[in-house]
Amino acid sequence: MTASQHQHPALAAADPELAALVGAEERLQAETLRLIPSENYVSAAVLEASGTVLQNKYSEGYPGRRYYEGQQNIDQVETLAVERAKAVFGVDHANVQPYSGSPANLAVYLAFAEPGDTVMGMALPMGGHLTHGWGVSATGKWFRGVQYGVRQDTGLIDFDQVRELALKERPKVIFCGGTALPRTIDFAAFGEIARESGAVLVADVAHIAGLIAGGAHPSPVPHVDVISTTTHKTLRGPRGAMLMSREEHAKALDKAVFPGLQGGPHNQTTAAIAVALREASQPSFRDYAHAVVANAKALAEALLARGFDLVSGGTDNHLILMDLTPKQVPGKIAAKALDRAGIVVNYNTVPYDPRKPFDPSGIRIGTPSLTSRGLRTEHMATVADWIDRAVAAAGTGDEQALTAIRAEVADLMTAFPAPGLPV
Ligand code: DSN
Repeated sequence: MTASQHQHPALAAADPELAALVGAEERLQAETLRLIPSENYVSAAVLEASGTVLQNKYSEGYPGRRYYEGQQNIDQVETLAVERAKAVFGVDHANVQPYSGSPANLAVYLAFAEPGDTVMGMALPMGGHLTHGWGVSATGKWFRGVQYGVRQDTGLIDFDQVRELALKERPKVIFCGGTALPRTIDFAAFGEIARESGAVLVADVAHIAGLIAGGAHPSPVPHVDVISTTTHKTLRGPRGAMLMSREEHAKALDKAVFPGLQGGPHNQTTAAIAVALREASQPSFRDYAHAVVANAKALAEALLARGFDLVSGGTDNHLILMDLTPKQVPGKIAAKALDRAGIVVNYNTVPYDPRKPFDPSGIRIGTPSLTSRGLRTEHMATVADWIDRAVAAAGTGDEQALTAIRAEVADLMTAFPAPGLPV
């Protein structure tokens, strides 16, 4: 019997083909070093909650105000998730129903803007997100997106540009936060600009929600109107999202999520969010969040020592953005070679990238997953060494070197089993 047949006996009996794929994915996740900064390993408890019969239930509406009967348990599940979110993040209001980050952000626009209005966010190639008004996204097609970036000399957000743009364009909504930002987000500076320009300020903290919950990144709460976050990145919950705010915005956000944008909430996900938030309120999660940052800083130092060029010169959080131009290996070739070496990353544009997004100059890495497995700062030199050797092997086409690294990675991973995976 394989581990997967043990774990999922009904699935293995009913659909061996699919069960085999799940088993293969379990092995892949167990044996490889996962450095994609937006990924993580959920606990067995979160995994169990997301695979429950709660998924059989329709519950359009909110606790106590549903359009379907039979909500005796579902109302309590959602209320638990909401109350835990409020406690963990210190907010008046939480909506735990958005299906994921993009729908959560769409709901924000629906709440505060009309089609054609000007909205503002960080440009995607600078480290923003598609839904922050980028042209190919509905948010850039249905609204007039104006975009800020980082300074070319420092790699840091250009607050002079943000202020100038906001005062000139008077956006209805300003998004801060992003997907490739290695430095602390200055929510206070954004708050001042949003107040000056009369915009609703939204902090998209999807990447750093777990760091905020664990006290390893400043909270946006006193400075912003709305917090949007996914729940599956550093927060280590299921794939889902939340919107949080002061009481004054509660109604607008709730109406935008349902009935504005979505139908029935995914109750199994709501349950798993509740479990993840309970985990995030424990002292051990504070240790985890600080360890994620300590690991990223140690890894950045080790990479700098090996001649890697890091955007902004390092990191304050969980994420490192590397420009591989000096190594003369394009990001995509490096990412694919690293994958063959058992190190999973994603290729990524770097600010002012002369190359195209589908074949950019950089790779993006992060420490949330390896920290969940228990790796600590003393292991980061080894990780940097593997990356260095794999990128060099990518340049010379040395497949044997990649195979050797893959074996070394699998060896270390065996000593650090990932949460939620069959051993
Ligand atoms: N796809 C996510 C990331 O990898 O950062 C953002 O939505």
